Amino acid sequence: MKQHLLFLGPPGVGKGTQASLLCKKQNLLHLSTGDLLRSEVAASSTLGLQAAEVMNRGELVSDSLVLSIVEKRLSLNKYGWLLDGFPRTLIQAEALAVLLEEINQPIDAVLLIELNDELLIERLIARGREDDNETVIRHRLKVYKEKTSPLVDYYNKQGLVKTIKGDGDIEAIARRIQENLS
Ligand code: B4P
Repeated sequence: MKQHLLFLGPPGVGKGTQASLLCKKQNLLHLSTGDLLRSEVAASSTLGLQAAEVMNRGELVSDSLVLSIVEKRLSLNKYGWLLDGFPRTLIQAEALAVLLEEINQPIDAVLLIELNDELLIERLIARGREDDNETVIRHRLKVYKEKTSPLVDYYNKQGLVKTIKGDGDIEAIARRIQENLS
């Protein structure tokens, strides 16, 4: 079974939902930069206060801030992991490659979950988080296309990408993911 995984895909495609299920099943460390940032916001830490304003505009939090959060956790990990929502820029991906080389834990597979924009918007509006209103969601989709989607090519060149259809119910998508991992 693959132990070092990365989930890629637009906002609202279900990365967090599927990552939680898979991590429970395979006993992997679930590292969601979105969740980690939201817990900093909830704790009103200095980092959280900086991040909240950026997240609520639908922008990406700075690479250096996100990298400092991830580095700490990954280097402590001894078992498998699943990165959810990270990396989101080429700079983050390149920094991750250096870190993984240092700890000798290469990525086994990148799971790219895809869904059309209208369904994404519908799901996010239904979720109703503070950054889930239509104007902000459309901006997040634009940021995804500009800054995160180039990572598909980056990881494709390394032969790591497996594409999963993100439509249908949660169980159906979980099955597709399992099929791609076995
Ligand atoms: P994230 O927390 O990563 O969230 P997301 O991309 O919006 O959602 P995800 O794809 O995980 O969807 P979910 O499972 O929740 O990012 C939030 C913000 O944090 C970013 O905009 C950015 O500002 C910041 N950030 C995070 N990481 C960063 C980084 N590395 N660098 C810089 N900034 C960063 O699913 C969405 C909804 O759909 C849920 O309500 C779910 O219940 C529902 N759903 C899931 N699967 C479904 C299905 N099959 N059918 C119907 N509904 C479904």
